[in-house]
Amino acid sequence: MMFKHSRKAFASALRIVIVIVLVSVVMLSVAVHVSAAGKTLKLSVASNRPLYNAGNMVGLTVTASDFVGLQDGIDGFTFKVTYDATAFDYQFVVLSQTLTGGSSYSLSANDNNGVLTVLFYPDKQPLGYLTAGDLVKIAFKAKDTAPVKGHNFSISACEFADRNNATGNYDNVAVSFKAGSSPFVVNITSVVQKHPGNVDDDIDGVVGPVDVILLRRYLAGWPGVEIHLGNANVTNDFDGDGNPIVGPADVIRLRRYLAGWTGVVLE
Ligand SMILES: [Ca+2]
Ligand SMILES: [Ca+2]
Repeated sequence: MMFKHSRKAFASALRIVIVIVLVSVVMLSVAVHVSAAGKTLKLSVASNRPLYNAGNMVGLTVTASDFVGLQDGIDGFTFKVTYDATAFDYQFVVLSQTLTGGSSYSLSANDNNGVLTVLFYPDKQPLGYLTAGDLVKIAFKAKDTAPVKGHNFSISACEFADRNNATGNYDNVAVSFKAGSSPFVVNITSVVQKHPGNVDDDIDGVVGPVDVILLRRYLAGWPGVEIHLGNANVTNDFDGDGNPIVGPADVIRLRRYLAGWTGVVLE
């Protein structure tokens, strides 16, 4: 009788233990799902214009969007960009947004014969983070010999991390790509592309003060200043050999254009 009774008690205790274990497993998997596995974002790549000529600067902007579970933003990332090193030279990488909650960071790019490894992390307290939006701009230069065709730039080996404020741990963020983002195609064309006013060859994607500064420095003979002469010739005039005339008239028109003078156009 005693034995029978204790067997019954043991069986019911076992049932309770099993139920507790099952509930714990379910709760744990929910917790894991929320804190790590549920964190996702999408990457997209855009160029600062649709067509380039051989010799042009090519700017690619990498943007993060569709944040899920990323209340604490992005606290670090690395990815690789694979490109055709016979057609392009890597130039530089810059951060495209201001850190939230911090200011000091490390951003580097290691270029190894057509594979560029980009690495970002905040490096001083208080550790800042990045929010949804443009992350980095990567500049390449199309070689003068770059073949006239579409060239693939592929992004891979993405590792993104979110420093979880609740746990203090870094959670992995699953990354997917927006359609057409990897591989991203940069088209080199033989049709001359002119972007009046983008003296810097459209590195920054806008006609702005940087273009005026560059043009003035070029005309003043500063060493090492490279400009796009066709884009700088906003008055669209040419010498007897068909070369663009770039001079003070272009500076004046560009400045008036940026100051919003009515009727001023860049040609
Ligand atoms: Ca510009
Ligand atoms: Ca001119």
